[in-house]
Amino acid sequence: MSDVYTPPKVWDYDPANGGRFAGVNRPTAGAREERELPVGEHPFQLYSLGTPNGQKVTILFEELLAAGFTEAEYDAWQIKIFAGDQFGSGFVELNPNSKIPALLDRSGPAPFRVFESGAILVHLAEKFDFLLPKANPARAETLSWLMWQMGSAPFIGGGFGHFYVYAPERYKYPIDRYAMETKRLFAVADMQLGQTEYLAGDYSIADIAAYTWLGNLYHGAYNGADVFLSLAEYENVGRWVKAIDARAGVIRGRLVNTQNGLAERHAAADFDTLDRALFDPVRKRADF
Ligand SMILES: N[C@@H](CCC(=O)N[C@@H](CS)C(=O)NCC(=O)O)C(=O)O
Repeated sequence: MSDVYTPPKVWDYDPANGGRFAGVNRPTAGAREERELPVGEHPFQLYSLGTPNGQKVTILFEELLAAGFTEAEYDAWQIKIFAGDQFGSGFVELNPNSKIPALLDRSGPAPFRVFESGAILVHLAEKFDFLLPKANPARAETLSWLMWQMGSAPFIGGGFGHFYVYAPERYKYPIDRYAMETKRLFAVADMQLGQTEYLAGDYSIADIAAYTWLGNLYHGAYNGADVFLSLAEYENVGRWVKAIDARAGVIRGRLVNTQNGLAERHAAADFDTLDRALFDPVRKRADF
């Protein structure tokens, strides 16, 4: 092994290490400043951003509303992670991990928080009995694919995306490592989708979770990762991505808490203010 960098005996935090997340992420937890969160009128208050992890929840809300669950009305507030909004005291009270998305459920007598995108998906799916089968084996299969996605996202985002796009310098080893892992995950999904229409059989919250990552990469996010990783070779994933792309709730959900779409979402009518070109299901994805 040859060292390009010789680690000191004890690691120390370097706030000026370059990188797009320099200064945003620190090796500490907790609020950095006092800041209340806004609260709207609807039963659900979502504090998020239109990244893949954020899109999971806005897609599920829009799918619920498209399916006629009017009690799933929500206010979506934008948390600007590069401006440090996730470290305000109000946000940290909802999510001690300081990452979007975070949900405040005010639909019952006592409001409570739900954090982690997978937990939010399960919470909403159970509450409305929607896109999560109640009986096994379908329920076990759905939760298995959901947890597969939750476990694999850090390799795609924190690994591949970070070292390919966000790192201050590009190095072969981490890019090779996480490109390999990302392609392996596409291969796993492709193998499954060669046997079933959706990951767990029928369309479910597992598909919503996986689609936001695999679909965004498939459509060119992370500086054209679709070309770099030869993603067109995963034909079953391509068929599945295109089927999900076309869903009305998915198209709307992907536009929430985004720079080009809706910074905030408070009513279905908010979408009427947007340029129709944004509703093109196959438009190239922005980086996140
Ligand atoms: N496991 C978490 C991950 C959430 C996450 O990584 N969120 C990112 C944006 S996609 C974030 O808030 N980053 C802000 C930061 O790192 O400070 C989930 O799925 O909810």
